[in-house]
Formats: sequence, C-alpha cells, structure tokens
Amino acid sequence: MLIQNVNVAEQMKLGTRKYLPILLLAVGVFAPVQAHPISAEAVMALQQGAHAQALPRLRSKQAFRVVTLASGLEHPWGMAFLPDGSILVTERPGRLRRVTTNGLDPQPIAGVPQVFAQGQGGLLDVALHPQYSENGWIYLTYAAEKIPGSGRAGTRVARAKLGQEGLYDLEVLFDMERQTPAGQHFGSRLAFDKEGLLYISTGDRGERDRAQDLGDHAGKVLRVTDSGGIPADNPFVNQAGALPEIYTYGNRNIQGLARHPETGVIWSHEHGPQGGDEINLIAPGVNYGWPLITHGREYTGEPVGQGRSEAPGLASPLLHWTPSIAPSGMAFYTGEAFPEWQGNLFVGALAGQHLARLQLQGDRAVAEERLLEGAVGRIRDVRQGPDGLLYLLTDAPNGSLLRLEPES
Ligand SMILES: [Ca+2]
Repeated sequence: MLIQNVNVAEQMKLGTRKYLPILLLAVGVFAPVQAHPISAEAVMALQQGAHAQALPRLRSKQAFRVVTLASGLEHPWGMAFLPDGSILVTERPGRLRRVTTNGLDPQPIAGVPQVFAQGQGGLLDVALHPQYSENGWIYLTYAAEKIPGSGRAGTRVARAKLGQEGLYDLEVLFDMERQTPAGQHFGSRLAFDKEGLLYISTGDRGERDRAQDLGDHAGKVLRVTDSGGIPADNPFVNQAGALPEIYTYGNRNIQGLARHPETGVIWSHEHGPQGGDEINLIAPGVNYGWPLITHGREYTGEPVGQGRSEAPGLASPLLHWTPSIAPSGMAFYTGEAFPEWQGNLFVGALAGQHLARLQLQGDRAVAEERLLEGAVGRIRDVRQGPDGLLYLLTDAPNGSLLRLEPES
C-alpha cells in the first residue's frame, strides 16, 4: 500500500521533470503550455474533502414534458447527433439505429462490427469526430473478442464512415490487451477534448486489482489521438511496463464522460460497488483509488479491502452517491430552452431510475435535484441536442429515445 503511494508521488515528480523542457520553452514565449486541461495536483487538491455530506436538494421551477421520439429500442446505450438533424443510437446487442423526424428507421445501419453481446457487453457508446462535417468519422466503443469465437473479450474502439449503404472504411483504433470471458465492467464512453484527443473509459472487468495495474487497460481512462496514436504527453509513455494509452487509473467502471463547456476538463462518473458511485475530474496520471479506497461496500455488506474511503496519494471523488444510483451518461447543459438549468450537470441513473441535476459552483457540485423519479425507468444516457433540448435513452428490452421540452 505504502509502496504504491510512493510510486504515485514518484510518477508525478517524473512527470514534472519530463515536461521541464516544454515549460522552459513556454517561459521563452511567455505563454503556458496547456497540453492537459487540468493538472493532477489541481484535481487532487480540488477533490480532497469536497463532499463531506450529501448535497442539499433542489426543486426546479421549470415545467417540462417528456416526448417519446422512438421506442422499441433494445437496450439503447449511446447517441450522437448528425448534422442533418438525425440521431444515431446504439443498441447493446450490436445494432446502430437512426432516428429522423419521421421516427426510427426500421432498418438498422449496415456494417456494424461484430460485438460480444453478453452481460453488460455489446455495442456501447457512439461519438462524432469534432470535425465530423469535414472528415465523416464516427467512433464506436464496444465489447469484442480479439480472437473471434474465443469467448474472451475486452473493450474495443473503432471508427468508420457512414454512407448510403451503411458503415464503411472501418478501422479498429484500440483493443484491450487482456481478454477474459467475464460479461461485466467494459465501461465504456468516449469524449474528445478541445485538442481533439479521444478519451476512452474502460471498466475493471470484474477483477478489481486490474484497475491498479498500469500494465493492464482495465479500470482506466485511456487517451489516444483521433486515429488511435499515442499522444507524446500521456503520463506513462516513458514508464517501463506501463501501457502508453493510460491516462488515469484506479477507476472501477466508468459509463459517463463529458467535457466541461468552459474549462474543457473531462468529467467522469463511475459505478461503485454497493454505494460509492463517484464523479471525478480527469487529470493525467491520477489514481482514483479503486479498489484501495471507496465509499462503497461489498454486496455482502462487508467493507471493501481495508474499508478505507481515503488515503494519501489517491484522489477522493469530487462527489459520491451512497447509496448507489448507478450513474450512466452525463451532459453539461448550455442550451437556451431551459434557462434555469444552464451550467448544470445532468447524470442518468439506472438503478436510481431518475435524472440527476447537479448545480455547480466552479468545479464543485453544490446541490442536486432528482428529476423524473420512477417516471421513465432506468436512464442509460443523457445528452444535449443541437436544439438545446435534453435527450434521454431508457435502458430496457423495449427502450426509448426521449426528449425533454419546456412547457410554458
Ligand atoms: Ca475512487
């Protein structure tokens, strides 16, 4: 334990040393280098003791209605808004669907790669390249077998273009190296930062110690270029035995990633065991603690490990939900349609069956509302559409794409 903490401190020191030439260059032009949206030190300080107790509850004055845009979706998981006004929706069993103003296209999009559709595995998130209108790249994250038919899978990321006949030019950008038969904890969400780098979340695959192993992609946030390359300033690129895609570690199972609209920092949420669901700001090289520290407990009610919720060198969460809500999907709201909600962070809840609305002050959550409690079921994803409205996916064998609209 202590040895691991020392390692973290050493890694951070090494990191500073590594960036020294860049910092010196920066001094020469009197402009700081902003390769990372936030530093590890800033996140460690910000999140330390940020969440001593449950947040006070809010109640919106805003009235709204829920409109069903599509139903009959089988465990819909992720969505992306195309420039033509249609919406791409993934279905976990391995289909990519399109919803237009006429409703759900009856035919799934052709050319979707084979997925490992077992347990929590299958087709997961979908995201458009930040310059999609110029290059047409669509990114998918999914559970897949590196060796087809092996019964062993991991999280994979691919990109493809969409034409009249379906997806084409498919390229696999990332494959989790260690593959196992487990059906749980694949993650996985995608988010791009302002530099156009791609962040990929994974899960610990149900083997918690993998989250602390820098030689393993499980239980991490990974950071790659838009074509799957390794950014030179990734925190562990020069560390022997560490995988170069790794950006953060000690993450249990992240199913929410979103870029803050002003700071550009990538925020995440992850599932705890029983309790201890977390929100974290993502910074290079940070160890978010799983399974060494957690606010959750084993499903038996026993403490996890030594039962600690904090330890030196490990980031405490910005916020935790205990008991669990089972968070999935997140979006910062910046639209005009709901003025009262501007600047709020929305999080879907599966087990909690609600839409969490978090009021922020700077980088802290200060109050919470639970919208739609029990009204629409398990919420898998939440996004803001280009029209400034909020879109939800419900997780069910007969799931729906829903839109929240203000009611005047
Ligand atoms: Ca944690």
